[in-house]
Amino acid sequence: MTKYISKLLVALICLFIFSACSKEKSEKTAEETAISYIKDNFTKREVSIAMRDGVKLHTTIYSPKDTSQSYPILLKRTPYSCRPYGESEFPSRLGPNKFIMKEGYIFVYQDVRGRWMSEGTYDNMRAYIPNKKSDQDIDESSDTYDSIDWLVKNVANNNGNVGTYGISYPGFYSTYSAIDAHPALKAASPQACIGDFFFDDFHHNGAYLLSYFRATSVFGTPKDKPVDTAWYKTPDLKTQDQYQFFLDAGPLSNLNKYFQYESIDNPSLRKEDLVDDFFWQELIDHPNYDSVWQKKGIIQHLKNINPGVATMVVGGWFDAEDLYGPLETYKTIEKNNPDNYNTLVFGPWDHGGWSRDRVRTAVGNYYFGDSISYFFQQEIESRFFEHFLKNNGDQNSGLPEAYVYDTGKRKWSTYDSWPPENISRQKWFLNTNQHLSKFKEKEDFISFVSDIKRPVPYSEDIKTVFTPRKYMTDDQRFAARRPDVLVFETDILENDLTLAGDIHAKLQVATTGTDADWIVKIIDVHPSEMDEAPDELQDHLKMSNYHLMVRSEVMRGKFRNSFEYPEPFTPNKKTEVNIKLQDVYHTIKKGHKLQVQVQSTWFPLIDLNPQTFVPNIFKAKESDFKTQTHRVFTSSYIEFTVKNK
Ligand code: PG9
Repeated sequence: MTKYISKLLVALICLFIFSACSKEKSEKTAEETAISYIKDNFTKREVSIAMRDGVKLHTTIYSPKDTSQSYPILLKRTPYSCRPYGESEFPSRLGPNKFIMKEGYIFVYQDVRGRWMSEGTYDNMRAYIPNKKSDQDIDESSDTYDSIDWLVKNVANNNGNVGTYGISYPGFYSTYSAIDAHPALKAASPQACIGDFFFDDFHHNGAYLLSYFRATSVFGTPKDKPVDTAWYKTPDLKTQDQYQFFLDAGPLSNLNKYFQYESIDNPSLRKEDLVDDFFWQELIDHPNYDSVWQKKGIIQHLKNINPGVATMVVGGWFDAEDLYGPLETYKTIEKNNPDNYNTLVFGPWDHGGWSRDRVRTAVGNYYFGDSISYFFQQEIESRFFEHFLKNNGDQNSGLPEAYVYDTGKRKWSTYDSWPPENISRQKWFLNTNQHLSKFKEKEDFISFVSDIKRPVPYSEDIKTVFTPRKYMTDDQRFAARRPDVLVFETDILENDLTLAGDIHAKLQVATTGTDADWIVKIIDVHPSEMDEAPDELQDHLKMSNYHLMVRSEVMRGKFRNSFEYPEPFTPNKKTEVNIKLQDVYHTIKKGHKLQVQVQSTWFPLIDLNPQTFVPNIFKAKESDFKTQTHRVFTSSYIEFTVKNK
């Protein structure tokens, strides 16, 4: 018998190794096939385009070998590299999706100023200069204009029309392209586009996203010449338990040593307070929403967009990195340029999920369906560029104003506006006995101890991240069962409740301290009897009583009245704290419950608030950090945007 079992084991191990190798071989073959297709059908040209101030930007051009017709140019400007470099090296995909790659376009990639093979000095979210006085007044708008001008004059077989696109930082550059746009620019698709670093990515309402710690060096390590390999290193925390690492690290200033680059290898060079990373230094020097951050925000400049530039803003309802950006970009263009073609697409995706070549769409534990991304790529994104870069480009693209996915019903809707018409505002009050109801049941408060030595984890995952991604759909039961997380929940809903738009938390709070963070989470509680995971949800998880987080947001209390001029709390004084939570489109179905959680730590997604008012938390001392007792009054309520039947 033993002999038989050992033979079976050997056979199983061999089978496993064979299948792993064949899977890897098949993926490699697929990539090799894709590269061969591009090599066979495109020529590659690398040029350095001189900007008006003389700085040269590295630009890579992939042109169809078929020269029997002319093609539009699709341009992506990026801080993340145009690689592969070298005219004999080809990537495995071109353009925003694999379908449009075969539709006849010239694909152009550009290292933005100061990044990779381009010359010049990088500036995070470089501020727009409205009234440029000389060729030395440069920004990403002028760099895009100069680049497009060169391309349409020097690239063979182009049809004179240019589109820009990009996800995240490249999405920010696509937004920028529409400002003082070159006349050849006919379409821009900013996707998960950064709007403002005080509300996207590195900060949320004044709280620093400690979960972005390792991403900082990518954008702050000095570079003195064009390079085709990474010149930065992301800090090695030497553990996957980032919660414990950052808890043990203590005040943020203890992390400066990770940004003293020459000292990482030579600790003797360690200078206590100075760092080499210009972005970490910028974060330290500007803890409030001062003129430095204000100038960098792009949203304020989205007026007078040329009507000849059609815009399609794309985002994911569960994007952990950039939600403020795409929503504010779309809404601000819509408000300031009502006659422009400006549309919105928001689906059940995490950061950039819509662009993946993948059948299955899931965010973390939560599965939404198959071919949702392919539907977007083929029926929405490719149609947008085909219409505006090849056809007559009139307002009749055949696409709706808003293509939005209901993440509760798990299906698309189209509307003539976003938010949709026929909506109303509904208030739900935070009552004692954990009840969420449409009225305040009695004047009271709930108190909890906010222990900075045992902060509420933002996720149950033990994983050190580069940036936060999957927590946006995490099950929140782990938090609901902590005494420092207040839970308020409706009775089982007798009818569907469709949330369609932004959410406003109007809290009345008090603290024994002089500062505090306030976090609000909106949760869809699934029925307990879902004891099997229905096929439309994850098959390895039981969705019984799953507490799906639909939206969440933090307000650093010192910024409750002004992001530029922070204010302390008066201990034990009832104080108003209002938090805007970004838009959702989610039906909490009949039989489910709507739940709200309120807490004051969210670690290490965001850094710890000392709970003592200090001018700059990046310079707070160990002694500033104090456990405090907070109170939430039952006059607090959450105001939802609800889609009427
Ligand atoms: N907005 C994303 C990001 C910016 C900065 C640091 C880390 C991530 C992005 O561009 O992907």
